Amino acid sequence: MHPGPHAHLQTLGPGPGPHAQRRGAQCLPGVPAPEALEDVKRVVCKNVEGGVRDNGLTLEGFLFLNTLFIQRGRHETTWTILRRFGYSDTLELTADYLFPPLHVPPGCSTELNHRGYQFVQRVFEKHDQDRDGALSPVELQSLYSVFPVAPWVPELPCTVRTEAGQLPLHGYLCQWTLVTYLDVRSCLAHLGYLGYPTLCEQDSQAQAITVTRRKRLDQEKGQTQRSVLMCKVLGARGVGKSAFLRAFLGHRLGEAQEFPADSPVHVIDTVQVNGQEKYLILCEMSADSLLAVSPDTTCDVACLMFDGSDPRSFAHCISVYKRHYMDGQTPCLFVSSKADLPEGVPPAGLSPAEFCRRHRLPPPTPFSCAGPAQPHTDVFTRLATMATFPHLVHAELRPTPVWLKGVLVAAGAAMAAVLSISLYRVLVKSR
Ligand SMILES: Nc1nc2c(ncn2[C@@H]2O[C@H](COP(=O)(O)OP(=O)(O)OP(=O)(O)O)[C@@H](O)[C@H]2O)c(=O)[nH]1
Ligand SMILES: [Mg+2]
Repeated sequence: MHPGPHAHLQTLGPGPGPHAQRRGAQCLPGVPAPEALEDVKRVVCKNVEGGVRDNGLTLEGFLFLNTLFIQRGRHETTWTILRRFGYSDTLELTADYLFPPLHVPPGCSTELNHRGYQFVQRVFEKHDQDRDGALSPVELQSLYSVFPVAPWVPELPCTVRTEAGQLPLHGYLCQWTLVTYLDVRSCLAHLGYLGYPTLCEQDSQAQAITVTRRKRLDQEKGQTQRSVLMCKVLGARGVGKSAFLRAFLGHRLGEAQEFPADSPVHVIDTVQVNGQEKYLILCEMSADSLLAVSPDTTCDVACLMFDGSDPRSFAHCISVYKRHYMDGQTPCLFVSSKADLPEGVPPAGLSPAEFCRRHRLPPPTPFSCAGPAQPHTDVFTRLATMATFPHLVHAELRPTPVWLKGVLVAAGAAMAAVLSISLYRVLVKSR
């Protein structure tokens, strides 16, 4: 907690007594008179070296001031300050302070707004002591020091891009975005521990959050204003879902550390969609989690993955598609994983490509995260684009086949020829 230097200094009276008490009580929580503030600073300046800097109280000055209050029997002033910053009688931050009301109707999501991002970036810069644009484990520890429990441990290296054990600003902002989306209560509490309302002079942390409009409205309009998009990755056991998530963070096969066993697992990064930066969350849904009575398969885009070297795994995709996405509300992309391996022989019945064609879905996209190079990122851009413009999935996103383009060009040329002959005949007749 970083108490504001000028909070409630007007209560510094000449000493204990009914008069002084009443004056303090009347003034709180108003703004102190400028002369009173100057008096306070003078007292602090005289008694503590470095107690005032840049015309404001330093931590030493603030602590001295409170010691002075207590020594003079003005305990209530220190308590008032503590309460103003959200502390209870047990010196815990109160639930009222940590969890301000924030209404999130069903079908809406939560994002940090520009105030929120500005604030968390300031916090980053404060703790990035060596100014190298990344938080080292020690710097991260210093950031965590204001929380009762370190908030993002141990999943951090698995959820965002890190660099040689350090957390760059990009990954840090991604992590805030992820927490805000998945668990806005925790986000509010974290902002509270960091002193958001005081430092940003806002009523509460809720002002750092945007609640997006209902998803149904987005679907009606065929476009979303959301900057954070959720993609669920579904598929049979072992098809390569976790490897796909790690590839999104730039890890090749076998390169990154294992994900924690308990699912669902999320990763987040940014993707450019039509020149606009979007946050894309990938959530791995294990085959087992889909056996639940009503698994939460809601998302902005579904990535249905099967193993291209073992097409039997496609049957699982078909059943997931038919059970959860057949209504056409959610854009779906089928991904044929392990494209580096020889293609398997499909069992009798519809091939994946044929199935997609019949259901007016984009053809399966091959993907591999094996090999020396970094995995291709096109598939992630594609997923984010489909999530942003769901209504385009059946139209523009389906490329016109080359043969059809040829037919169209030929038809156009034939039509032009017929028209010019007719025009020529009319002209000849009229002569
Ligand atoms: N050759 C090759 N192997 C892959 C690829 N992707 C994943 N694998 C391998 O496939 C196996 C399963 O990969 P995972 O990513 O754990 O699959 P999963 O779908 O998350 O598995 P579950 O979580 O158990 O359902 C591992 O041995 C991976 O090394 C790929 O692109 N190419
Ligand atoms: Mg997995």
